[in-house]
Amino acid sequence: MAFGSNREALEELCRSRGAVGFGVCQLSDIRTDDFLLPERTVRDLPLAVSIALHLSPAVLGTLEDHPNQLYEHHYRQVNFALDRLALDLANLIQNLGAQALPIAASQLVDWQNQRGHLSHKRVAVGAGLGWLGRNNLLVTPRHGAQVRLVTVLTDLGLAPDHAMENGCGSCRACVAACPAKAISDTPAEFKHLDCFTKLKEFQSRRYVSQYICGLCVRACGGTRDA
Ligand code: B12
Repeated sequence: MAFGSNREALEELCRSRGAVGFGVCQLSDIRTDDFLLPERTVRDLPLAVSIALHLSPAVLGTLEDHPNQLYEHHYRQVNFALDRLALDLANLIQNLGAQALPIAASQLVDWQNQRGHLSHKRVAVGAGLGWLGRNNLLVTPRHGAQVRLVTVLTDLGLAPDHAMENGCGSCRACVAACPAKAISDTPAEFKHLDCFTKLKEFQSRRYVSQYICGLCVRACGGTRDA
């Protein structure tokens, strides 16, 4: 099958399941040395398909100054939908005669350092879905940071996409919204520890049972047409 028709088949499945973002990242174009995956896996599966599902702006709209149970349930359901989609996409790729490795939407493999197998954000940037915003999240032109991500590694013949320029412009909505004051002018200045401490506080107050917040996500709904 040609590159174009492979992509069409994959993208059609993802769009039919509600994906608002789909792209292909060539792993050699991004930093992979801190991915918690065997070296041979990254070598043998040189492409990553990045998929985004839209969060519900209505659910996010119920957040005031802390996370709530509506958001927690929605967060879990979107993760579940992403994992199912990644599994079905992997099956489709296998039926096309190639290898596919779905990476969990939200799974920790290093609890101490709070790390997943790989950074879905970094893959999504390389796949041209958006850019890394001030809020340290993947920001898309159309839906802002109100997307969650999943990745499928593969050796299927696909043409890679290109990264997009940062489009935050002068917007600083997330800076004002962050309850931990963890957001500054650039994502490199993002204060991970302050964010994490606030998330732990929210959990210990029993607003939610997971380390989530959502306020920087609510503040970033997208400003441009795709
Ligand atoms: C553990 C974790 C956390 C930890 C943070 C730990 C950490 N070190 O990052 C805690 C609990 C604090 C957390 C908080 C949140 N998280 Co979280 N988290 C994860 C998880 C499971 C693993 C992250 C990881 O391994 N990080 C390790 C570092 C190395 O990678 P990274 O932070 O993703 O990316 C860094 C580098 O890759 C680099 N980078 C990224 N892109 C690029 C591009 C270029 C060109 C370069 C050079 C570098 C570069 O800069 C990034 C920032 O330091 C991911 C899922 C996943 N597997 O990606 C979700 C994930 C990152 N979280 C997500 C979200 C939404 C949140 C929260 C909003 C909570 C919530 N759901 O309400 C907050 C937001 C905090 C914020 N503003 O950054 C989403 C982000 C979606 C998006 N639109 O970007 C993810 C991708 C889950 C998903 N499936 O969608 N999270």
